[in-house]
Amino acid sequence: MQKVDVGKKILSANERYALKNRQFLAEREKVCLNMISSPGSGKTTILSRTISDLKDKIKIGVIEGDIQTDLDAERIKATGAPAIQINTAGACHLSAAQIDTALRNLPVDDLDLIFIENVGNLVCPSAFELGETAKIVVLSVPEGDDKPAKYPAIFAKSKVLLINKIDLLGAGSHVDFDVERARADARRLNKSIEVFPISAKTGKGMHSWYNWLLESAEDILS
Ligand SMILES: Nc1nc2c(ncn2[C@@H]2O[C@H](COP(=O)(O)OP(=O)(O)OP(=O)(O)O)[C@@H](O)[C@H]2O)c(=O)[nH]1
Ligand SMILES: [Mg+2]
Repeated sequence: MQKVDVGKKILSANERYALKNRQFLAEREKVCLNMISSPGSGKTTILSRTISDLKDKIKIGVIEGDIQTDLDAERIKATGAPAIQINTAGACHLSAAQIDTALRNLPVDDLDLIFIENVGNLVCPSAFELGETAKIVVLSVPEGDDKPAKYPAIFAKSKVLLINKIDLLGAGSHVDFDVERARADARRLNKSIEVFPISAKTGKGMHSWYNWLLESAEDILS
């Protein structure tokens, strides 16, 4: 049998939707950041504080992904920002088709920036493009400083690493996280990754993250 190489990549259904989302966002000049981490690293806490602290400077909307409940969307709505909850009913990541639906239900034209809070999981979400402008990975200090080395894919693909819960570090702490080790391992995988140690609880370090958001969001688009 003769094989014919058509020389054309056949896109998966997810890739087709990701392309559609990317075009939708680019046409409207909107930045969309896909936040990925293990469960409980502090994603919703970071987003709530970021929205509240930047409310006079930038309009933010959020797409929340969880296996069950609308708890996180309710926390975001409590800040006054629009939020859409997606329940994946067991799936360990969001899909681009789900983001397509959510984008049509958010007041996108009134927003500057859209965050996607992916399902809490450091592995699966990194393999599914959603059409986002960039990925942001969050690692909290109780998880351990070896995570960039052990789970490299998401650290290799992200523009920013937020090292959260640094309020738990210091003299007498029960948490032995070496920020410099995590930073060095992440940079080995991704030399341009921006690393911001923060506490979403106390606000420590958040100003550097806000500066990056405000200054770089526009650059990402260009
Ligand atoms: N000490 C401390 N606790 C924090 C910080 N940020 C978040 N937390 C706590 O960590 C727990 C989890 O925070 P969430 O914001 O719900 O984490 P999440 O990543 O959104 O969790 P999932 O959506 O379930 O994956 C909560 O009890 C927060 O109060 C921080 O900077 N320091
Ligand atoms: Mg959350």
